[in-house]
Amino acid sequence: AIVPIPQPPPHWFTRNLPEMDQSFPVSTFWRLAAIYGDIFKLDLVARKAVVVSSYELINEVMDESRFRKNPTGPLKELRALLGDGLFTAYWDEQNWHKAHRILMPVFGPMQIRKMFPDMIDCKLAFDMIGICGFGYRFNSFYRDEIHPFAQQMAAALIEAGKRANRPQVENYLRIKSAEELNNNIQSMWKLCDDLVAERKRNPKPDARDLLNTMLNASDPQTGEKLSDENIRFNMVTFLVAGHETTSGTLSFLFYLLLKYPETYYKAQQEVDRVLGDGVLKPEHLPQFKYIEACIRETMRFQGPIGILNIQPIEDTVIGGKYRVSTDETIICSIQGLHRDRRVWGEDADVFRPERLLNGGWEKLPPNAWKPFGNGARACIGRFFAEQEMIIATAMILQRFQVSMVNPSYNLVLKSTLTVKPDGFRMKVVRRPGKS
Ligand code: MNH
Repeated sequence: AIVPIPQPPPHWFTRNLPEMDQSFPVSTFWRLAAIYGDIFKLDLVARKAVVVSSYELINEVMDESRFRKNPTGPLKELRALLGDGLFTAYWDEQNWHKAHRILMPVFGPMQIRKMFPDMIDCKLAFDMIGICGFGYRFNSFYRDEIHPFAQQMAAALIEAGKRANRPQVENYLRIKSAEELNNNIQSMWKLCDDLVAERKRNPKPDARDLLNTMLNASDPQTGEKLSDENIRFNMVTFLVAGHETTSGTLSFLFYLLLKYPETYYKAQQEVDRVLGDGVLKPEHLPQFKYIEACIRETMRFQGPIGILNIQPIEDTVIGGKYRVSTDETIICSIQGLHRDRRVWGEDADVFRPERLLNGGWEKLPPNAWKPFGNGARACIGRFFAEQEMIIATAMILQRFQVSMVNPSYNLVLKSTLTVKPDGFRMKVVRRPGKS
């Protein structure tokens, strides 16, 4: 029998919008799940949402024959910046299929391994995707201030997030915010357009970066090349998608290693055993099994992505009793999934990398671990990000002793488009005897 989906009582005009925490939207879903359970509805005026927070329900809606990605909410707002780039494209846009076919091979494990020398050469997420993507050095280490592009990006992400959860009228009235957003977008586009123009003027035939692929490769199916506009959208997309997520994950990783010192110790022991005082080489990467488990467990326990938005392809019933329709968006709470005790056990709220070692990883049920999203629309940058994070972690642990500036700091979260630690400061000192 069909059962109604619980819903917080709506206001006569703003419906459930007042429930949304404006500065930290994802936390609203966590708060309401504690009250209403694994499934509840929200009327957000511009869109109707069904929020699911259990393994059982999320496993069901990950079935791509019945459900697909729905770039709504903040993602829809972000189209002003990212257009029909891979991340924000609608499922029926041909440019997604084209760019997906052209770019998938370059993001494969073998191709990413070839970027190793460039990755070693710079250590920050933003610089890494800049240099490996388009041969551009943001040089974050050598500036006192954050690169203007990074500032513009942060501002744009925050504004897009807010727009998604404001009544439409209010968005119209906030002329100044809209103007600022537009200025930021224009500057980011210009940087990317300039890079494209420069590469066309001075081609670098030997560069193995993403820009060369986007400029030169043609779609195996249609024979067409990517348009200049779509190349720009994908460049900004890689910078946005590749920066926030990776740097957020690394911050959470170090916070957790420091909060659970025995994990820090084990990770450092692994680096000393594999590397000693030697130079990191590509063949070392597969040997960092414990660090890999720490990174995966970090992404389970406290990853940077709060939700996945999907929609049913046809009106359907989930959980055997809840009706969902095509004009509703299904918001999957990653925290609901990754902390579900029915899958992860009674210690789901403990950071324990060991759970993913000695066969633990292989034994996970399908769709239990989803920090990179799902199916055709899963993260194209996964291998890139994993390699980058292992390199950064191994190089830091090899040479430095990391500690918290304030040892009694407890995790406080904030969010732009992604979730990050707020006010977390680390200090590093060189390990004795390590040059
Ligand atoms: Mn990434 C999509 C998480 C690093 C480029 N990424 C996604 C999705 C998740 C995700 C989740 C699916 C979003 C959705 O369903 O709406 N990404 C991550 C995480 C990290 C990450 C947790 C690092 C840690 N991503 C990167 C990097 C790049 C990148 C690095 C680029 C170099 N991601 C993308 C792109 C997409 C994406 C592009 C969109 C893919 C598509 O829909 O075709």
